[in-house]
Amino acid sequence: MFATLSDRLAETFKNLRGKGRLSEADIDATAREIRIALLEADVALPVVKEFVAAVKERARGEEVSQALNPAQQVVKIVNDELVTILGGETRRLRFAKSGPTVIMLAGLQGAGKTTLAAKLALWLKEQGRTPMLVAADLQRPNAVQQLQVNGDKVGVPVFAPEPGNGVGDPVGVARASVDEAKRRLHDVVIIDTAGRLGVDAEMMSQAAAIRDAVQPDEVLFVVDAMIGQDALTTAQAFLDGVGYDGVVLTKLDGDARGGAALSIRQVTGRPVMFASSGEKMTDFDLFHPDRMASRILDMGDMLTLIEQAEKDVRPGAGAQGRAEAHRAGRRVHARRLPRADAAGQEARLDDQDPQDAARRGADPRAARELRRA
Ligand SMILES: Nc1nc2c(ncn2[C@@H]2O[C@H](COP(=O)(O)OP(=O)(O)OP(=O)(O)O)[C@@H](O)[C@H]2O)c(=O)[nH]1
Ligand SMILES: [Mg+2]
Repeated sequence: MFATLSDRLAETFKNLRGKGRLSEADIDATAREIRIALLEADVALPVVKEFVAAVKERARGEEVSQALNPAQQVVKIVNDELVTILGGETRRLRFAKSGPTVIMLAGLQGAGKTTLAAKLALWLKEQGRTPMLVAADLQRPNAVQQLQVNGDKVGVPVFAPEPGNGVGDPVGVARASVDEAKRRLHDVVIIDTAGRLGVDAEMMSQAAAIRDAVQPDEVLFVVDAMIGQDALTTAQAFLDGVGYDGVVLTKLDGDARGGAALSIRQVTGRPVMFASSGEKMTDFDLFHPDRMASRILDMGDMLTLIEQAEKDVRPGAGAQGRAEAHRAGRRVHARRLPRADAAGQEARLDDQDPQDAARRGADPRAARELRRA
């Protein structure tokens, strides 16, 4: 995911290389390219507009650091704005103050809820929690069994008092699960609910009834990041019909363009809390906006250098800051040298400044950018 967007943005930054300062025309051209890149990545139009306006405003403003050349400044601004649209800070789970924490999952059919229930249970277990899974999808054929199989895989018990396949009351199961968890001393309850192919009223009211019955500490909307802009329509429908506290993006390992992942925070106002990126139970983690942004930009080393260069000139940083920046540059260099060598990169060994280190040793792409900038 995001490969095309990464390439497009890299192309945009390349066009800024060698510029002494950014003219109004440069800023306009850059903004236009970023706009196209985001639209091609299937990012929602209002999000694109806001993003581009922010980049333009900041590129024109005086806030940009003197330590950075124009290409670096734009990379930094785009990175910051990506972090912003992805939600800024990582949003962590809220646990109940007393009694079991109740987490309810909702989403369309095939979004990845049942898989995610087990992944989340494993993740919580690894943090010392004692989760219990709840089979409240009594609609889909074999949904109960699927959850049991997944629960077995991660060694987490499944509360499944009803056979499912159309038999049993999901609201009753959800309600009973909280008492069961108290009795068996589970501190987290994860409720898997039924999905439907499309949004429908019956599905929404069932999910809302489960929510009302158990008053979850967190309702998580699970959405397949592969479905593109449709995800946003669904996200809005669930917001209206059930309401939720956070979003889980699944199938981030897919090769879709990733626009939904980039838009959903702004469109719904709800944070992305977790990301799921594969079929294995361990393909799951907290969602970190900053890490996702640097994955999209695919310029980790360059961002490190930018950060260090900024530190270097910040008033009061002084000699110590400069020394630190220098060391950081060397670290990047040392870490990347073998790969750079393999790629036939030049490797002169005179350490002058971090940028120079990057020119020689960093990630070939970042190094290339810097050399041209
Ligand atoms: N590649 C990939 N596949 C996933 C991921 N998460 C789930 N899947 C697969 O997507 C399919 C649907 O996942 P489920 O967990 O059954 O989805 P669901 O939301 O419970 O579906 P319903 O119960 O029908 O509503 C399964 O084949 C999963 O293995 C992921 O992060 N990456
Ligand atoms: Mg399911």
